[in-house]
Amino acid sequence: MSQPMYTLYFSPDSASFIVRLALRLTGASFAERQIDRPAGELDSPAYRAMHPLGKIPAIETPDGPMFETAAILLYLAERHAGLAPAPNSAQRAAFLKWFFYTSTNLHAPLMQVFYPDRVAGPDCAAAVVAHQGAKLQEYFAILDQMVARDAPEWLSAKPSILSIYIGVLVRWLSGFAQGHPARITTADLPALGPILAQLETCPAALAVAQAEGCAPTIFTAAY
Ligand SMILES: N[C@@H](CCC(=O)N[C@@H](CS)C(=O)NCC(=O)O)C(=O)O
Repeated sequence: MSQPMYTLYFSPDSASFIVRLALRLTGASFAERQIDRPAGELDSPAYRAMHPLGKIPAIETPDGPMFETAAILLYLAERHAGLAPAPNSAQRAAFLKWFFYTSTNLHAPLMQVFYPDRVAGPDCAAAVVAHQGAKLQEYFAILDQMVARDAPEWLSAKPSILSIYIGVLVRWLSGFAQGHPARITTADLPALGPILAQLETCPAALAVAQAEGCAPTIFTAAY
């Protein structure tokens, strides 16, 4: 059998979920290796050689190992057409700015809400959750308003590396209980919600739901 083009190092329902979706959408061959987190594999020398911070995901590519979700997504979109506007497309500028908006203004504060102790110690955890939760509400609303206004093709029911990225972030935030400052569901996003509802029915999303062992409504009714 021929060698797979990529190997994804994953842990269930972590950021590797996003890369897994992207890999499925490329149609390329890839292998998957579950990281043994309880055994401390994230800190093993072999894993740290791939990812210096010992985070998930990491991926082996024909050009060497890669880490950082956004970088991996862009790399895959450059190698496999159709997942983002091409570099010479008139849509590229708008796509790039909202892609990096998502990575820096949505994904990064989301991680702080999930690991608030790491920002300023355990005494400040509740304040971090409240503050960053409010920011997430505001920044998701800004994104949703852009989609309502501009209806970009790269953020529509046609899957792109940006729509799946946003979908998984909403998935995680929807898992917080009612009243949590960072709870956001597809129902809170009038423009993006219906797009994500459509997106979760595509074959790649259904295949990943099955592989992850979760309900097929990966964005609209995640948990
Ligand atoms: N900026 C990184 C964040 C990666 C990240 O924080 N991944 C989480 C899983 S979703 C992780 O590895 N957590 C384990 C830990 O921080 O100990 C990326 O986008 O890849």
